[in-house]
Amino acid sequence: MNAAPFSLKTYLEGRKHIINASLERLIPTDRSPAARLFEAMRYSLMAGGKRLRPILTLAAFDATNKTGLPLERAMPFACAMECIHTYSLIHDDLPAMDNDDLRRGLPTCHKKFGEALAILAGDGLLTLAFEICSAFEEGHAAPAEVRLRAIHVIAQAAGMNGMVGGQTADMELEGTNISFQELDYIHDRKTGALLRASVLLGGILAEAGPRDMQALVDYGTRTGLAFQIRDDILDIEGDEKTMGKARGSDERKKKATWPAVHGMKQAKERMQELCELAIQDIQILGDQATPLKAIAEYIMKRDH
Ligand code: GRG
Repeated sequence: MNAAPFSLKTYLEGRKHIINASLERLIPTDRSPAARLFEAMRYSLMAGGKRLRPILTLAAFDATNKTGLPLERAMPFACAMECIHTYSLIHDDLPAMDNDDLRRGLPTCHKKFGEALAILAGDGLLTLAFEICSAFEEGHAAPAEVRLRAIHVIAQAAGMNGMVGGQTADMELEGTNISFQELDYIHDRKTGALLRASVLLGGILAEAGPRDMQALVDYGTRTGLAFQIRDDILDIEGDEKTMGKARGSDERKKKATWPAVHGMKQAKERMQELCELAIQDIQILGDQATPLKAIAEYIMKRDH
C-alpha cells in the first residue's frame, strides 16, 4: 500500500498542537504576588503565532535523527526558541523601539499590561528559555554536553552577536543610506540568527554528524534571509487582516528593507532563489527532510 502524500498543512497543524500543549504548561496560572507578570507572559506567548521556530527545531531533529531518539529530547529547546522569539516581539513593540499597538492580531503586551510589565514579561520569557533548557530531567533528556552545546548556540543567536546585535544595527542605521552589506548584516542577525539556531538545535539534539550539521547551517541561513525578505514584501503587499498587524510600517519608519534597497522585483527573485538553494542544501538528508523542504517552499509563499 502506498503511503499518503505529505501534507504540509497537516504537518504544521500537528506540530503546532504539540508545541502549544508544551508551552501551555510553562507558565503557572496560580495566584501569587507576581501573578500579573505570569499573566502578561502567558498573554503574549499564547496569543497565536505560527510557531515556526519550534517547528523548525523539531523538523531538523527528525531530519537528522538516525537512531530513533525520542522527540521529547528536542521539545524543551523548541519551546525555548518560541519563548525567546516572543520576548523579542514584546520588546520590539515597546514605545522605545517600534511603538506598535497590534501583534498577533491582539493589543501588544505594553498596550494591555503597561510598559513596565511588558519589559518584565520579555525578561521573564528570555530567562525562562534558559531555565527549561538547563533543567535536570531524567528520562528523555539529551546528555549534559549535548544540552550545553545547544544552550551555547541559543545564547549566541539571541545575544550581542545575534538578534540583539542585529536589532541594534537596525536602529543605528535607520534613516541612513544603507549599503547592501549593512542590510545583510542586519537581516542575518536580527531575524536570521534565531531561525538558523532553531534549525541547528534539531541537529545538535539528534547528535547529527558534521556533514548533516553543515547542511542544516546552510539551510537555516538561507531560509532565515528568505523569511525576512518575505516579511519585507508582506509589509508592502500583505493583507492586514491576515497578518494581524498594520501594513506599511517599514516605510513609515524609514526601515532599510530588501524591496527598498534592491527593488521589489529583485527582492522576490532573491527570496525564491534562496529557498530553492535551501532545498538543495538538505538534499543529502533524503526523505527524512521532507518537512524541512516543504517549510522552505512555504516561507516564500506565506501570507502572514
Ligand atoms: C527587541 C532584542 C529585540 C529584538 C527584536 C524580532 C525582532 C528583533 C524584531 C521584530 C521585527 C520584525 C517584524 C522582524 C521581522 C521578522 C520577524 C521576527 C517577524 C515575526 O516573526 P513571525 O512571522 O511571527 O514568525 P509569529 O507571530 O508568527 O511568531
